[in-house]
Amino acid sequence: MFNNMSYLNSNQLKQYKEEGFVSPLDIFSKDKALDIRNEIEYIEKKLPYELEKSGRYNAHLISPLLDEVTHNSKILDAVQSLIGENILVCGTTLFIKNPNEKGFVSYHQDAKYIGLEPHNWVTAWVAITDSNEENGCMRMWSGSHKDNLKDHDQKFNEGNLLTRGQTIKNVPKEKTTPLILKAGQMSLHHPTVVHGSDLNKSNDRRIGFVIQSYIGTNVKQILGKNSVQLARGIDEFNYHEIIKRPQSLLKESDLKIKKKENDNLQNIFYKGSSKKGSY
Ligand SMILES: O=C(O)CCC(=O)C(=O)O
Repeated sequence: MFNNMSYLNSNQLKQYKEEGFVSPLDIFSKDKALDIRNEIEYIEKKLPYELEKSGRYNAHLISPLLDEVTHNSKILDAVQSLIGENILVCGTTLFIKNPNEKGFVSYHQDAKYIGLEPHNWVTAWVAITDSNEENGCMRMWSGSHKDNLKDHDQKFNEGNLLTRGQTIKNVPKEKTTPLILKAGQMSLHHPTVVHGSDLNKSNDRRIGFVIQSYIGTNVKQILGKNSVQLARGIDEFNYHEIIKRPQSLLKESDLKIKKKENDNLQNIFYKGSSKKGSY
């Protein structure tokens, strides 16, 4: 059903270059996506606060199935086409929108806040459930990655899933492209493309597992400290500490590693901000 070779073809490379994203890309089956959803929901049941607020970062450090996605060779082939053969995983985020909740993501550019320089990195948004216009899929402002970084307001408005409610004003929503994905597909987006997402108006959850981001080994974290995992190739720069992969689900020592890593992240995300939010 799926190809073995997953390097991006010339049309896909052209789409990324011109539009700042490439989508959809087939990664794993619907059944696999359901297994992953079940593992996420098992964690939520067993440890109700573990994936909430800043806990939604780096769940791949405590969940073998999310770890497997993070190191999936199809994803890495596509990522290699964009950033080269030496690839680090810098972190992951679960973007979950429950039905009847106010979750949305204001229009922003990742590069404005993530602190990763140079921009030899790419973000993979992996659909664990279907993601569509009804349940609030991501929307991309095509071509916006070609401009400079834009001014962002900080709006701590209710329901905004971003750390500080980073918001670019006057985004022409009618010109944005919805990234419609089936469970098991993914999109890749550029560090400077403007994107956001609307409310979930469906009766089911929308779950995106986001590798945020895959970085080239030449990329530094300029706002703080980020541990990484080697996903492919060799790290000839050694700018970051290496973090280990989980061997089993919810191991006590892995939970501690995740907590420590997420505390570091809070410092990066709140640099220059007086207020702590939910991101
Ligand atoms: O999941 C969403 O709706 C937004 C995710 C996002 O902003 C990102 O992956 O950079």
